[in-house]
Amino acid sequence: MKKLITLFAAALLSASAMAGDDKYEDRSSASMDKADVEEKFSALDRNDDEQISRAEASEDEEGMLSERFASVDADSDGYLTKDEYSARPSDEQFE
Ligand SMILES: [Ca+2]
Ligand SMILES: [Ca+2]
Repeated sequence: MKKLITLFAAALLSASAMAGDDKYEDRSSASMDKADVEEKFSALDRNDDEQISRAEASEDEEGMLSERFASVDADSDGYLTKDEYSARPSDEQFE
């Protein structure tokens, strides 16, 4: 029974992968999230110092990251590391 559920989940994943970008094919949902974080993080990290400053966060209009900066910056050093960024609450939790 458990194997059947796993197969079903795999079928769902491959179906959604086919509908989306080819590069996400064969990835689990967890690694897709990680890839998403990597992509967004590096897009925001303009100076490639592996941290997102407040100024860099202000570029994220879509996710309103600058509004949430203080809550995402767990150690309050004024910069978001990749760990802090990936641990941030989802958009839904902020509604
Ligand atoms: Ca940076
Ligand atoms: Ca920090």
